[in-house]
Amino acid sequence: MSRLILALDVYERERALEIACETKEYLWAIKVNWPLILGSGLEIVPELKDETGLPVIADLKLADIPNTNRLIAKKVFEAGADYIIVHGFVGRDSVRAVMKFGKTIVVVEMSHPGAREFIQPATDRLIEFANELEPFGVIAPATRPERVAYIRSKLKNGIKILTPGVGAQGGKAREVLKAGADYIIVGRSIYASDNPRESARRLYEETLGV
Ligand code: OMP
Repeated sequence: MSRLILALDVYERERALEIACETKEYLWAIKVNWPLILGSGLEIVPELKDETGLPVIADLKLADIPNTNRLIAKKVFEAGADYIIVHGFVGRDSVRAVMKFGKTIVVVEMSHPGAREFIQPATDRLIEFANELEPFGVIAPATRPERVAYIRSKLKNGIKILTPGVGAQGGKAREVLKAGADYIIVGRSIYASDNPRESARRLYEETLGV
């Protein structure tokens, strides 16, 4: 089974569907974020599912009060999303409000340099929080495989680790999988390459047997 998630951060519906269909045989899932939802509407979620047959992860990184998180999560799952990404730092009540609607992925550490300022100091508490709530998975940085290994060592078995930051942000697919990631999330190295299908195929093959 593939361990590759495509981060489909383009605006246009046609382009998104084209890239998704070209690459689908090498993917485990497709992640949609604000750029695509703002550019093409939430209807892109069922369209992607119909065209590819793959699960869709809605990466909205929800970070609001429980009621607003609930209102957003309801719409997103009704549209057909299979997973949703939320921030954990807003607290148990806000995350629980989302988990009632479907499979949830909680950010415990981010991949960019600025994540060291506020998120990394809170990672231990976010891991404890994930162990208590048992979401489907957590987000951890492919740019810091040593942190992925640390998070894996503290996280309950069964909670998946999804790692963005491979390629454009400098992370290496095999390295982060060896460190304990279950899935890699890749955007620009696939969708902005000259040949998205070939780029996805290469990443897929690179991750086989790790
Ligand atoms: P590329 O850097 O183009 O491969 O895209 C990475 C994708 O993962 C984008 O959709 C980001 O919004 C997302 N992401 C991160 O890059 N870093 C994080 O810490 C968390 C995410 C995420 O939650 O997916």
